[in-house]
Amino acid sequence: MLTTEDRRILKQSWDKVSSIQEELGCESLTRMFVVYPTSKTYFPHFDLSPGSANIRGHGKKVMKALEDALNNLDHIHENLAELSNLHAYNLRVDPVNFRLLGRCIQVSLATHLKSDFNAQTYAAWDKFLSCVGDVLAEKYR
Ligand code: HNI
Repeated sequence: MLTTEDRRILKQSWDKVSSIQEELGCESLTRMFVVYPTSKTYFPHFDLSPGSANIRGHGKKVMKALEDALNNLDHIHENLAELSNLHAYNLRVDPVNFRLLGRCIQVSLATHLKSDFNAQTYAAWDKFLSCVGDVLAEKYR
């Protein structure tokens, strides 16, 4: 459950990186493919070399979806419903991967926010990204 303070921290930290969200998405996906190579199996049609145009374009879509979710925290299930269907029924992504990408997004945030990515910021993003992962995985049950 995101507290009022978590929400404030999420908004404040997102405001600092929203202008570089495409870069953040690209870095996070590139990191996921390097650190967790099994995640590559879902993207056989992509050029997966670090920073490729495919990764950059996809990173932009993922971060835009996260921005929309951040702006609709009270309606996150409705907001992510279509993506939840897509990932469960069409793409059949093993839900464990949502946690892995979440971790990579946190590392990217930390590298950009530096000392602003403190324990409270980490905790707020951890809650938010876990929540997004849970919603994306809920159709599997
Ligand atoms: Ni995901 C497509 C959002 C995690 C594999 N994904 C999308 C799209 C968005 C998106 C947005 C584009 C939908 C469209 O075009 O209509 N994905 C998200 C979000 C997360 C996430 C917000 C979690 C934070 N996706 C993952 C993970 C994997 C994944 C962890 C697999 C490891 N996603 C895919 C694949 C596609 C995809 C595969 C289709 C890509 C394509 O363009 O063919």
